[in-house]
Amino acid sequence: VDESTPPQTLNVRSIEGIASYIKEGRAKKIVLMTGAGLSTAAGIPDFRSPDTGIYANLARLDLPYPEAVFDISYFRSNPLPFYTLAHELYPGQYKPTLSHYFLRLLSDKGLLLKLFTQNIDCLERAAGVPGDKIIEAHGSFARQRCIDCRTEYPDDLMKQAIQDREVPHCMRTECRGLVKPDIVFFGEALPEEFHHNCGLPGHADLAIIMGTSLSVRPFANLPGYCAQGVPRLLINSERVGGLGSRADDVLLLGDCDDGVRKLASALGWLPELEAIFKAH
Ligand code: CNA
Repeated sequence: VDESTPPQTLNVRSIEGIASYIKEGRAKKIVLMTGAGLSTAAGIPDFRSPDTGIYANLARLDLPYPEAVFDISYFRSNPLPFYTLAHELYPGQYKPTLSHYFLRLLSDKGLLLKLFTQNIDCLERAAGVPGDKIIEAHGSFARQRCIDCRTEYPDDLMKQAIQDREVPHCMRTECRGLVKPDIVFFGEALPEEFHHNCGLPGHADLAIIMGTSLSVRPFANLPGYCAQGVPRLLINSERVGGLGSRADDVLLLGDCDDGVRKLASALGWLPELEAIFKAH
């Protein structure tokens, strides 16, 4: 479908079209899908951006291949690169971006059906999106456990280990397995709650996809579950995941915060958004 194909649902296929669709009250069950690009403005590098992405900067960790840092079998043999990176990514040192507060605003206005995030930085929660609205598809740093006997490991000891760049081991002396945060590594299953909720995009009346390369499955399949005729808005620095292929897809290519500013402005919400952002 090229850009000139007339939309089925939107009045016009543009950011203004999306804004009037929301203002007319036709979007009451919005599904959000987010990734690392949402948090780069907070100072957290993403995976795949050339030069600034984590993969481009892993040389110093001496990995056989970049993804090894998040690979469960590599972790078993050498957990140190992950703990080096965890030291940099650990939540608490970063603040939510304007885009995170926009997600919160959608939730405050009662328009959010569910937020699916691939991020492990917990910034959606920090911005005030309620926990029961968030599906952390790739887990988070909120809890940690032994990879062998699954025994949970205390938060305070974990925090200390990450600060000291040390690899924590299971508290059970008969086990002493490696401890890992509940972040989903390559080779591991996604959390149950992802599988329970992954049909929700099929019930949404609008999808907004932000800051993701949509290159990790099954997360990358989510936009495809939206019904035909349901508008899908992509706010990202590049076109990804075949978005733009349906007549009601709108692409806002560029920086997330800039895109969000444009959308909030078209909605008449910009002063409110900036006020929440500045208050934190
Ligand atoms: P990715 O593959 O690195 O893709 C990021 C996407 O965002 C790319 O398409 C970029 O072009 C785009 N992008 C980067 N910065 C901006 C910006 N400011 N404005 C607009 N677009 C931007 O990351 P994905 O999330 O798609 O990959 C999935 C992985 C990354 C998940 O498993 C995450 O756990 C993992 N990750 C998370 C974090 C975090 O929690 N903040 C950081 C790094 C990696």
